[in-house]
Amino acid sequence: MSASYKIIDHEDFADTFSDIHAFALDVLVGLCEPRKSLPSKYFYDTKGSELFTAITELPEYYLTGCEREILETKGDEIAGFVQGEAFNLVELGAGDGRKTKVLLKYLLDNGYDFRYVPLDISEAAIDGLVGTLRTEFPNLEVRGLVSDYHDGLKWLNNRYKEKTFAMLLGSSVGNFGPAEARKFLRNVWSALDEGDNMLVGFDLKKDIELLLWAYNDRQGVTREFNLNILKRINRELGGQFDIENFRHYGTYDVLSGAMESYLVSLVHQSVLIKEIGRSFDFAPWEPIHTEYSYKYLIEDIESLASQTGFVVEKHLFDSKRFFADSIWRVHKPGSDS
Ligand code: AVI
Repeated sequence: MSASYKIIDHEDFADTFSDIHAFALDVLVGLCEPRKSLPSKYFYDTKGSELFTAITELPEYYLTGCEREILETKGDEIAGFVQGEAFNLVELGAGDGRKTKVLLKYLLDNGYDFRYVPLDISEAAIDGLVGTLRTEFPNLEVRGLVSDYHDGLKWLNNRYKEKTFAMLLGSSVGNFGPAEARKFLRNVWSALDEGDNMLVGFDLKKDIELLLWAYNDRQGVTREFNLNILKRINRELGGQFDIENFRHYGTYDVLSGAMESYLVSLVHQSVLIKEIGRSFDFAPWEPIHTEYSYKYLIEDIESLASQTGFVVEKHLFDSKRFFADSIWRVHKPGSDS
């Protein structure tokens, strides 16, 4: 049976299989629901990833700056959890690794014995990141992995004896609903060993005005990011969306504690998507839900950790206490390690 993971030796890239059918299927299912929706994972094509990088540089989108501050100022506390042991620093969903570079520099400058393992489903992301790290940190041992998180972590733990310190930065967990987040974290837990660590980034609940600005920036970059999902359907699935006929709407749901993004149809319209072979009708003011970004209280973070098999070691905060990087330890009762 062939493995469902692939190890990247940097020049060893195989063909990426086409995800177009999965995309078409998800669009069909989402647009047939009584409350239309599109999965937020489809934001991130090349254009969407560029727009997301632009969002992280916006003054209103405080999340990235707050987490960068934590990584810049709390490197010693993070490194304290490996207690002088050699370790694999695994970044789940590495992207362009910008914030991580600050931590990598700290660890290298202070002589820590570690290997950096960026793990991402996107071959292009890993290829790009490994390339830039080679130039920027010639002394860093990097082992890029193109894989889903569970299989990549399992492979790593079978392959290397060193402890794993996994990181899920940038509030990515907030894009999952509560049940999905538990499922995701438990799946990661099952691929880790007793005593391994996990650092998870959470955006904290705060003044609703600040949240609304962060997802409705003045320059309209978040608007473009949201609308790009329709442009992507046009590009990849032969969709005929007229982008002018939709508006971005970002709102906060006080009951669930999530920022929610919608694309709202401004007119009555019927839109053909050739690859799916049918049209979809939109009533005036009908929304398409595109994203949840859940915000957390410390007690929510602690329940999530314990429900999924982790013990909370420490919460690291930025100076404004807008964001938390929470450090957890894997607990597997009955495990002999
Ligand atoms: C990637 N993710 C954590 C971002 C967030 O804040 O939910 C994506 C994003 N959506 C709109 N702005 C940024």
